[in-house]
Amino acid sequence: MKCHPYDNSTSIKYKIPHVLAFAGALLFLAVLTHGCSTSEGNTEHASPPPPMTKLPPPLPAPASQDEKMAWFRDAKFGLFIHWGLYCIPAGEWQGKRVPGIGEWIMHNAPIPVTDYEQLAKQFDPVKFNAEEWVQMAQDAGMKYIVITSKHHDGFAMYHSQVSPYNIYDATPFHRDPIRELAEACARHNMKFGFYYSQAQDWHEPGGAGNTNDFGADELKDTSGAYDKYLQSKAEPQVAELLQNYGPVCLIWFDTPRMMTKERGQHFVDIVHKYQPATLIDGRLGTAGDYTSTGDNAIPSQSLTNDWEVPATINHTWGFRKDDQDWKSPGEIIFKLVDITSKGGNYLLNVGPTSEGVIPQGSQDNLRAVGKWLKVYGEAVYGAGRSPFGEEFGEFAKTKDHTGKEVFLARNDWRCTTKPGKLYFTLFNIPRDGMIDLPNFKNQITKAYIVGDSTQTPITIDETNGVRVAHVTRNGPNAIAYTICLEISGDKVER
Ligand code: FHN
Repeated sequence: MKCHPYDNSTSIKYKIPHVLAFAGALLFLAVLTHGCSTSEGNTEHASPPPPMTKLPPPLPAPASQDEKMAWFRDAKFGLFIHWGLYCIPAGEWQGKRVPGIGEWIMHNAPIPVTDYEQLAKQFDPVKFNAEEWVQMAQDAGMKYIVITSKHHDGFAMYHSQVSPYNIYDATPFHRDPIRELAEACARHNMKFGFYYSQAQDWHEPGGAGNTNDFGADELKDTSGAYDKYLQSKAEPQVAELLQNYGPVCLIWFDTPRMMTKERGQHFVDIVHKYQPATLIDGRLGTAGDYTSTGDNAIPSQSLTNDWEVPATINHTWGFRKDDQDWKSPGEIIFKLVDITSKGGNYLLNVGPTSEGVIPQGSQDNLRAVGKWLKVYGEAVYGAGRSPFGEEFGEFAKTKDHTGKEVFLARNDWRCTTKPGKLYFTLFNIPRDGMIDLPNFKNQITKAYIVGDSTQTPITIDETNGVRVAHVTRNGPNAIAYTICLEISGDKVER
C-alpha cells in the first residue's frame, strides 16, 4: 500500500468501487494506524507530504525588461539543487569509484541506458520533505530555488505526461517532489525555477550526449533524430513545467549542444507563450535574459549586464558519497559579496542524497551564511556594483605558461551600493584598524557599522589626502562585517 499525495477523485486508477467502500475505509484506518509503507519493503515515510495546496497563477507579462529583471537583481543569492537518479550510485558503480561530477556517472562509468534505467526502481527518497528544503533555503538567506527537473540522464523529477521515465511513474516513491516544492515555495514566498537539460538527454536515441548507446551526435543532427527528440520530449516537457507548477521564476537551460538559433527560439517561444515573466538563463543556445558564467567562474571585474554564477558548495553538483568538502561560511560570504559588488547573482548548489536529504554539512554552512545575512543583508539584497574596481586587484605584468593573463586578486574588502550609501564589507582588517578609502569626491555624512542599532559613528579622518576609516580588527563578526558610509548625493563622484 502506498500513500498517493495527489490522487483525487478524478483519477481512474485509484477509484474505489462502492461495494468495497466500507472495507476500503477499514483498510485506510489500518494504514493510518500502522503508518504509510512502500510496496518495496515497508519503509516508513518519515515525512508524508502536506496536503495539496493550490498554486498561484503565473505572473502577468512584465511591462519592460527592467521590470522583468527586478526580482533577480534584488535576489542576489539562490539555491541550485541537482537531484536525480545519479544520487543513488553517488559516485560509485559496481564497487568502483567513478571520478568526475556525480550527475555524470552514467556517462563517465559508462553505464548502458538499460542498466541505468533500473536505478528508478530503487529510488524511494522517503526522507524528502519539501517544507524542510525550502525552509533551509530561507534560513540561508536565499531568495530563489532552481532544481533539476530533468538533467542529462533524461529522467524527469516530476510527474511528466510526456515520458513515463519520471519519478512519479517509474519509482516506488510515486510522488511528485517538484509539485511539493512548488507548493512549499508558494507558502514561503520563495521564487521557484527549473533546470532543464534541453540538448543532452542520454536516455533518448535522438538526444545529444549518449554516444555509447546511440552513436555520434552529428548523425542525430543530420538524420532528424535530434529534432524529433526536441519536438517530442524536450519542448513538450518544458511546456508542461510552465503549465503545471505555478509561477516559474526562471528556466535554467544547459550545455546547448547542436542548439542552433532556430532550435533555441522554439524554447523561447514556449516560455513566452506560457509564462512571459519567466527568465531564461544564458545557456539555451540563443540569447536569454541574462548571462550565465562558467561553472564556479567568478569574473575578476564587474560586468555591466545581468549575470549569474552557478557554483558548487563542494566539488560536484549531484551527490557523491566521497565529497564532503564543503565551502566554509566565510568562503561563501566572500564570494556572495564579491559577486554582488561585480553586479551578479550567486546560484549555489546542494546535492541531496537518495533518501531525499540535503547533506547536513552543507546545510550547516548555508545556515551560518544566513545568520550573517540577517545582520548585513542590506549590503547584498538589491545592492548595486562597486563604483570603484581597484579593490578587485590587477593583472600581473607576466603571463602564465599557457600565455594567459594572470589576475592578482585582492580580497581585503568589497563595496556595494544603494542610493546615497556605500557599504564596505571588510574581510581583512590591518592590525592598526586603518582602512584607506578609495578616492571619491562626495562628502561622508555618516559612518557606522551595519546592524549597530545605536549607529555609533566610525571615525574617518584624512592623512596625505587619503580618507581613512578607523575600525577594529575584532569587530562584531569573526568572518567579516560591513560598514555603511552615507554620502552626499546619490552617486559616487570620482
Ligand atoms: O554538465 C552540466 C553539469 O552536470 C552541471 O549541471 C552544471 C551546472 O552548471 N552544468 C553543466 C556543465 O557546465
